[in-house]
Amino acid sequence: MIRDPETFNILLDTLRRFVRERLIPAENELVETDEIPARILKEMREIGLFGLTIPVEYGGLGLTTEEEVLTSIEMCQASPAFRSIAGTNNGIGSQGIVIDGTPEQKEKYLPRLASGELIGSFALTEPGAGSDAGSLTTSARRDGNHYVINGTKRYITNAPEAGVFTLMARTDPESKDASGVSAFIVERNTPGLSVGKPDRKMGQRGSHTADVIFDDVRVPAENIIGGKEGVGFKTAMKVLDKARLNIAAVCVGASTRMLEEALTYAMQRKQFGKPVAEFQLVQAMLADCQTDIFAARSMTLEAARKRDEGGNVTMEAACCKYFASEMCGRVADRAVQVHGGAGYMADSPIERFYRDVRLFRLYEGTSQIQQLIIARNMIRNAGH
Ligand code: COS
Repeated sequence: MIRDPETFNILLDTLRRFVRERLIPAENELVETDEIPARILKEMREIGLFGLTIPVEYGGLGLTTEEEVLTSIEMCQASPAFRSIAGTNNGIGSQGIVIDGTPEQKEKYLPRLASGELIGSFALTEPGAGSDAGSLTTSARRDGNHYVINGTKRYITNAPEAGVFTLMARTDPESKDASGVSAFIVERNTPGLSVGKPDRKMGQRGSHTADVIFDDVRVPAENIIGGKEGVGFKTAMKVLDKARLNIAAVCVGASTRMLEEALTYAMQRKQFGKPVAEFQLVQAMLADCQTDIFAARSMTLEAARKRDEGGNVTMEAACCKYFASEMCGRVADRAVQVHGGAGYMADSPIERFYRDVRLFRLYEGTSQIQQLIIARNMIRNAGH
């Protein structure tokens, strides 16, 4: 749903210019320093990029899902790390509070997340609980007006920068599955909470992940999201439904950029006396990319509209994340192929994107987990 096309187009135009004039020229600096330049962060805050999806009453822009995915398609035409720093505030780092938080929790945290003053992060994965997120073992033991948290979270995006975590921990020690999990808001400066060294990764320089370690961390009982024990896994899954749609849009954005790079290169690079874009075997690769991107974009927008209408999109979000991340991998591979040897060189944006986008088939649920969610929903729906 696009509420006011005229105003929304102004935002998209601003973003398009920001990407072309500010982000793409800063990509090499991002890679060399492994940091988003401070001037870019400041501009991102000023444009409102940290609060795109946070409701207007809490200082955000309150974008609908369709509007959000359209902004992600624009933003991700620059290196994915630029989106990633604000991505948790708009997605997994705030949405637990937006979707299931109490009015007091929203009041306390959302305005600072919307302004970008606070970076939000989502702590679900553990050393022993990745795809099987419901088996997590981080414990939260009630002690008077507090919970005492112990455990380790792994590969947590934006943990080094985070000021607040949405943490999933087990409040029912008798349980082994999702039913005993609760979601908490944990502030970074709480005694006993520490963040490990940033992980060394295949790509995505400038976007950081790390372990988060909880050692007898005392969290006020009022910080349990929604004020209720035992529903934290469901909160996490609702957050991921929305996040997966957004990752599909991220994939469309990155693929659009890679195809643009491949097309530009193919039209300039001459072999056998003419631009390689004139050879049908190269044209086939370009056409396959265009078709793939069109399909992923169309399905993502349709699923986003369904979510805006109040529909359940668990299955559609999984379809979009699955298809779009796999298609992004195909586009990355073909874009390198179109570039030939030049695409293998470290100073080529394509070499960098090729590594950056590999993550999309893994995080926020692997392709295999998306397949499992799609099939489970098909079977459940057929049973009714
Ligand atoms: N929305 C709301 N509730 C949901 C839900 C959703 N999308 N998905 C599941 N639930 C509910 C189920 O209805 C069930 O509740 P009941 O017991 O009341 O029926 C509960 O949550 C447990 O669901 P389920 O039995 O399907 O859980 P599983 O342990 O089988 O796990 C998968 C399901 C595999 C889908 C889940 O663990 C998953 O998404 N894993 C990947 C995790 C991931 O994406 N990690 C990435 C890192 S986080 S960025």
